[in-house]
Amino acid sequence: MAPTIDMEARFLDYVTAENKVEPKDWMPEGYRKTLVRQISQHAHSEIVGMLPEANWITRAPSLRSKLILLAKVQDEAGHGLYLYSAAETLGTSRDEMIADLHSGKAKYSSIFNYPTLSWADMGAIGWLVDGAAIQNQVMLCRASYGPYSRAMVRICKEESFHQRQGYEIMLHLAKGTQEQKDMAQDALNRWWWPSLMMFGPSDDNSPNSAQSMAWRIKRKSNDELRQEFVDKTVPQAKFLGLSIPDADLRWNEALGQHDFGSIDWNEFFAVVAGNGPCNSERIEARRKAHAEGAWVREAASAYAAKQAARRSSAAATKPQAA
Ligand code: FAQ
Repeated sequence: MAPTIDMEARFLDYVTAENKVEPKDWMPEGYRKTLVRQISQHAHSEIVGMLPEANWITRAPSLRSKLILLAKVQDEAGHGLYLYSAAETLGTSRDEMIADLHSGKAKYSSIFNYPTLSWADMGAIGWLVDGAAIQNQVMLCRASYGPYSRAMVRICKEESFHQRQGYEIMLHLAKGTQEQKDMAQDALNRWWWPSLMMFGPSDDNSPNSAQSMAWRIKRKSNDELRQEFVDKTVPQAKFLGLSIPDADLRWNEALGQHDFGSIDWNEFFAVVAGNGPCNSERIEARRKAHAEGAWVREAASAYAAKQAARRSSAAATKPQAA
């Protein structure tokens, strides 16, 4: 049935009244497409996001930190899987989404295209990257699409543990020897600006925001969230005794918020276009992992087919009730 203007208007009223949309409900095609785009990009970000930290599992400085990092990276895999499942309820298969990631067609967060050069980067990622992720994702727990919003509730709880594990590493280093403090400062210097870029382009250059907000997918704009993140993170840096690498950062008494310097949008768009420091390495690692996992998928499919055949032959030989 072709949608009518009336159906679109009723849908808008429905989501404006804070009702949840479920997979079998009627929805505008644009709403479906927007969700598949955002949720699959989010899923890819979680999966690609495992790579920079996985790089340090074998080099964690203690058994305790290794266990925690391992658990965190596994959590990110779980987030990717909930999100692929949520996107699949909209009628796009996981195979299609993964093929789009591997071909370079689908985006994933710019932040995961930067290298992890020292153990302090594990602290900076947890503190800043997971911190930025939570800032953006708490609002998504109230997204109008039911499966996405429910997945986000669990993801946010886990991200909050990740943020604390990162801050704990930073605290340990910042209160340690001069060399450790220098490592922590260097990690903050390298991760600060890319973390601010995670929130996406500024509001006057964010083509998807207005419609996503009207559909109650996004609740706050990219700039609003970025500002909240800066205001929350500056006192945390102060507590660590580290300086944020921004000469223009200062408290604005009149506005009750921090002013901060301009973001290098040329860098952001170059990274999103595939030209960041690690883009090709990340996609290559994902393609390789997918190819090496082919036998697992084949074995699981063969097992499922065998089980189904057993069940149907058992049903065929079962004596019929008189
Ligand atoms: N990187 O019109 P807008 C994590 C694209 S998860 C790359 O403002 P929108 C957990 C955007 O897609 C991090 N591309 O778009 C973790 C659009 O392109 P398109 C991921 C970006 O969708 C932690 C174009 O620019 N989080 O970190 C980026 O309204 C540690 C125009 O932008 C999510 O995905 C970017 N940073 O707002 C894992 C949260 N920003 O698609 C491991 C869900 C924008 O039209 C370790 N997503 N673009 O071709 C969202 O909330 C939104 O999609 C935004 C972007 C806010 C990311």
